[in-house]
Amino acid sequence: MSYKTKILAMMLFFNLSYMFGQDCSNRPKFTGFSQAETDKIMEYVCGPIVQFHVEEMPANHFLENFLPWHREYIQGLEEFLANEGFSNLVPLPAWNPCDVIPDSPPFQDSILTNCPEVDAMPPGYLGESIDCHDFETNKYTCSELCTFDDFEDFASTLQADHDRIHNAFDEGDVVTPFSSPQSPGILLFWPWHAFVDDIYLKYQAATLDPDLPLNIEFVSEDCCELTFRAPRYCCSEVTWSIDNPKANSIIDDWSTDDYWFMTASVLSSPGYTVNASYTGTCGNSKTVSRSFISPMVTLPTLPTSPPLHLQDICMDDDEKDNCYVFQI
Ligand SMILES: [Cu+2]
Repeated sequence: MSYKTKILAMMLFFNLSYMFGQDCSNRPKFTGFSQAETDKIMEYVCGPIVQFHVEEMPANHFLENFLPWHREYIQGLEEFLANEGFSNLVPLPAWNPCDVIPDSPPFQDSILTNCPEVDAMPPGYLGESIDCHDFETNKYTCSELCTFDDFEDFASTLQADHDRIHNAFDEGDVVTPFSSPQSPGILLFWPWHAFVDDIYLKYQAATLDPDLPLNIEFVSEDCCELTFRAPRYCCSEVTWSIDNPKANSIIDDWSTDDYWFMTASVLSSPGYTVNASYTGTCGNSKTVSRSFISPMVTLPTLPTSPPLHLQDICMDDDEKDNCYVFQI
């Protein structure tokens, strides 16, 4: 199976696994953490990180702040995991609340694992489903995200739906720590908020929000072909182009879950600009551009009409190297 065929097969599986109220995702599906992963996450979370969420509660659940604040909060854990050798968990997997809670670590002794300072969750959730309310519908698919009036409408709706999941474990007057300000001390908080953040990222891509991170990177050079990449987000498409009058050409383009790739021939000119034009599901477009100097160009700039006595010229200081003979 070729590399590209494998990628297509993976994407097909990926898409099928998200048919339930989710048309696509920027994060892998949460299937549980290993014991070592659980221990590492708890090492980061328990103590000041839980306390930070409690103290910042008024600010971090204020409408406009809710989604950006929690994105940074998740990124803190992701950066920690990457530095500690757990980059397989970056980006953090997302738990769709319509999926069962995995009956595997991170959960111990039939309860959701939690920090020592947080009250224990009652047992009985492993391998079980909860009522996932509107996450079961198509409310947050790429096309439906375009029906919100604006960011405020979207953010307030998502926050309200998110609240219902935090409260889904409560029974009558008996509340669980998952519906408290200390909820980050329950491990399920992290893949759950990764799922919420994923919907936020989909919204940003569908509407081409100005804060959506877009950048073109040079990947590799193979003789006469150069490869570039730009981030891939679901709910958006990319078309590539190169600005250059000397007919540099795009040879191939493809994508993985994380990136759009493009390979081009850029033999003929000293500089060129690569453009990636994003179009979000809601119809907006945005082009990011980056200029490069071609590594293929090595000739120094020569005078266009050399004086007659300069029939031979060496461009380097020692006058022995890089010499050219002019045909006059
Ligand atoms: Cu929350």
